[in-house]
Amino acid sequence: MSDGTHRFFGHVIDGEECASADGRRFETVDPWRRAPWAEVALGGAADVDRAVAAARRAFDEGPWPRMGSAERGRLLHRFADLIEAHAEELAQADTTDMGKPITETRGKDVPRTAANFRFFADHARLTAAEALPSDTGHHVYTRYEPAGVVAAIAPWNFPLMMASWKVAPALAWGNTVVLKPAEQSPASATLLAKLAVEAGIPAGVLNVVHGFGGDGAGQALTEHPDVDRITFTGESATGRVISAAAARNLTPVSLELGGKGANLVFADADLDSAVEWSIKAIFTNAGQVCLAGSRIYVERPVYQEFLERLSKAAAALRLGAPGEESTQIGPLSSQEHYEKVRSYVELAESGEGRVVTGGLGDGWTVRPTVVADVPEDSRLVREEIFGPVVVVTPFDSEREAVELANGTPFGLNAMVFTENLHRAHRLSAALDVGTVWVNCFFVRDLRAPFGGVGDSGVGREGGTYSREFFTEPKAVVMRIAAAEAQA
Ligand code: TXE
Repeated sequence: MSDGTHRFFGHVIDGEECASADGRRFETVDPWRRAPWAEVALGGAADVDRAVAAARRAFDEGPWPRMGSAERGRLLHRFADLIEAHAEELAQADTTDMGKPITETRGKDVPRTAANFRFFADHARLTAAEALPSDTGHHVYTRYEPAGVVAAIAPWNFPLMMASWKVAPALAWGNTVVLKPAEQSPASATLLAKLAVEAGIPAGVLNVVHGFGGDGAGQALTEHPDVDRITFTGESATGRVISAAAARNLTPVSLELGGKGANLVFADADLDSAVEWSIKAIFTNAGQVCLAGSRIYVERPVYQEFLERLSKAAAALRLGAPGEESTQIGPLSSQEHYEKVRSYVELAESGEGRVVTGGLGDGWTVRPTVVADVPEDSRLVREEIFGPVVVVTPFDSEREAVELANGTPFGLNAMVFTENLHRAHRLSAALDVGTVWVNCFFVRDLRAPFGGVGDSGVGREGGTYSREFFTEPKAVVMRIAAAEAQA
């Protein structure tokens, strides 16, 4: 749009919001109105170079890595205060950019963003070093030195929250950051970086470069030789590309990739609770969640009843304008993504399964869709749809349930609904995933490891796992001379 009526979101480099070196821009589209709502600086290699140079300077010469975790923590808490004070603007930005219901952005994403900064600020201060007592005449302790310049590549499904999940630990441990938000949801990153400056975080510590992935700012950033860590969340295929780029520079990389979460419901489960959580697990954020419980396996005696109750609850969800407080499901995040999800709905409708409820909606919406009678080798079961589409399948034994759950290349998370304590523990051990939720979903403890196995990722973040990734752990070994030797 060049009529000048749209808002502009620039890069934030060295503490200043700015245009691209070559002046190029792109439009960001509101997927509910299916129309552009703002213009964004379109970054390329020159902008990435500028941002990495600013982050490098702030790291090599600036106060941030040297000021100590208490002072950094104070500034990060002030940053969190400002995020809370600007909650409405941030929530509106994400809701407009990617169509997520305002109750989600306002009620969860923005508070969780502030909480991430508070948690990692405190955690870094409290876990800054360890003493390793020794009886060999040596005193051994650890130091966690900041790694340097961190490249953070964020996805569009939780734009602000996922950015903070990367930026908060990186900053808390004294690094400087260049954040590349997803091109579908760039606005909140600019707002975030400007709030960092307002909070008193020194210029160059948190930079934002907008643009596309392959052949764009994303690629330039992940290939940059002056980057010391890469943290990425997105598609598994992109993870492979980024991993190869990182390998060329020997840059450590943390990858949070896709998922195909299995949700196991046993006949002894509290069915009311299992239905309620299963609905949240697949339809929150229109299913655009890496952790989505997109495969539900139900023990045969309760299969029919569960399927009926789940389908009824799915059909009752309110689909509509993301800005309305009553809306529970908004549109898919972009036309391109809608086309992807549509292809899976059409596959189900073409006879690959039985659509119990749901189907395509108006515009770029997909109604909450429940599909039964799908063969296990179907793409509906094996591939990440990333939309409000769930496949429900019966099973006959605990062993079969585990085999089904472990039967895809992904391994991010699984859910188990059972009242049998022994089974819950057995399954928690047997499931090949990074997180198992028993009788719940989405409950996060920021101290816990978060990440996946197989195609779901490499590495873990959260608590001390983030510390290991965003620092260079160092061992200091000091000899303690015996008194006689000193005399
Ligand atoms: O992801 P991409 P897309 C899955 C989900 C979705 C699919 C495609 O199944 O349907 O991925 O989504 C940047 N070098 N998830 O295309 O391409 C890109 O600009 C450097 C799962 O949006 O992986 C954006 O900032 N960067 C998921 C980010 O990577 C590159 C969240 C994610 O984009 C790049 C999102 C490159 N070569 C999608 N190519 C999850 N795990 O939660 C792209 N990017």
